[in-house]
Amino acid sequence: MTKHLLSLDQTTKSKVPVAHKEVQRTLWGTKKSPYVRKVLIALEEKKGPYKLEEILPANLLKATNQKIPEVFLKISPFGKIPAYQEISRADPKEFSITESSVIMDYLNETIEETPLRPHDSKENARVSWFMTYGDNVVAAATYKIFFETLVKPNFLKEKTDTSLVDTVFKEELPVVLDFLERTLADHRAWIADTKNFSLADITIATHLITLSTTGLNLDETIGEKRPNLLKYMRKILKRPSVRKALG
Ligand SMILES: N[C@@H](CCC(=O)N[C@@H](CS)C(=O)NCC(=O)O)C(=O)O
Repeated sequence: MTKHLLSLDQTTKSKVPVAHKEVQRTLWGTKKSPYVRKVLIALEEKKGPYKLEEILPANLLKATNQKIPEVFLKISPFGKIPAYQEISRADPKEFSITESSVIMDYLNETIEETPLRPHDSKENARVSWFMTYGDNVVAAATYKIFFETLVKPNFLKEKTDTSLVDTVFKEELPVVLDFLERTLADHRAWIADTKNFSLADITIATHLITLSTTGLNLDETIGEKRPNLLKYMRKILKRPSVRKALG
């Protein structure tokens, strides 16, 4: 691999990026899903042309008496979204994969534009840590609100468990928001203290954006007592990739 490519691709030095026109990328899912949003932002950052194949996860298709396309289950065996599918001219065998973080890492490795992981191993480990924290802890709180207030009444025709939502607001969410505020108070540019926007920022921001997709005002939910987190989220919401993914 040439020096030029090494400097572009920060983590996997054995992968050679493929020209965009050689690859057809399809993302299966809906923009309402936080996990699909992660991949959409990554695709927009990487400027890799792609098609969004609008679909609900299999459990919601079933709940709303809609047919589950067989092709979707081939790409996503458990019927989850996002699912990613790629056909490249160099290798006509179709490639497909699920799990938002796995897809984002794959895109980051194979599209050279805008690296979303730092070169430094320690910084990169911190990016992975915040990605895990985002999916396991931030999303544990925000997804409950999303599921209870949006998915249950609109798709499953079930009642929202308001006491669960209250508990998340009173107990779970403040702990998460306070931790993020303390982290950002350290004068860092980005959440994982990297020079550039990274997969960690995509993950953390995406799960917080979920709150606004349920009708909440994100600024008010974060609150004035968390000025660093407010500033961070406003900066992220101005990014063209994020605006496009939300649009
Ligand atoms: N860990 C997965 C989570 C994906 C996920 O749970 N997606 C939801 C939609 S937001 C889904 O497909 N739910 C259907 C199900 O759990 O069967 C990822 O990061 O991609």
